Amino acid sequence: MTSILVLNGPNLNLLGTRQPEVYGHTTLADIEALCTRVAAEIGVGVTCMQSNHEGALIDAIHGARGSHDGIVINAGAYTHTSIALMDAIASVSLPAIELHLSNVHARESFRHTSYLAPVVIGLICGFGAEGYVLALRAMAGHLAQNDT
Ligand code: CA2
Repeated sequence: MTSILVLNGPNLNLLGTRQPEVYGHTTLADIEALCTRVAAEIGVGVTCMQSNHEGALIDAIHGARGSHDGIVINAGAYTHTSIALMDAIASVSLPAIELHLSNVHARESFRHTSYLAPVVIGLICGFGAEGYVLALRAMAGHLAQNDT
């Protein structure tokens, strides 16, 4: 069965508890339950993981090789800073989708830069928790199209 890794980065464990005006009221647990439900509906497997540590995210990306077919990643602020995460995604040769809850392009200029953008197949931002549903569907469609 096709398997997708959903990775969430720093501070996203706080979702639903602070700054609801920016990130909404949905918690990370809600998002992970949503991903599990949607994955079952579309017939793919999903594994969700969150870490506040850059190295742990890199290890998870490396570990995806051989156990997952695609990666959906909300790297949080590491999106705008981490060449190491970019290199990790590029090195595993798995399709990845960059995701943000907020529309990063309508926010501070430092959020307009993404180190991940050049190494992902596409980006989704600004749709809140629904973005994870869109990303899972997009990844499942991409993998089905590229199935050999
Ligand atoms: O919009 C997104 O999903 C972001 O990846 C969220 C990151 C931010 O640095 C990116 O520019 C855009 C921040 C995640 C922080 O999450 C919090 C959740 C609740 C309370 C405080 C922070």
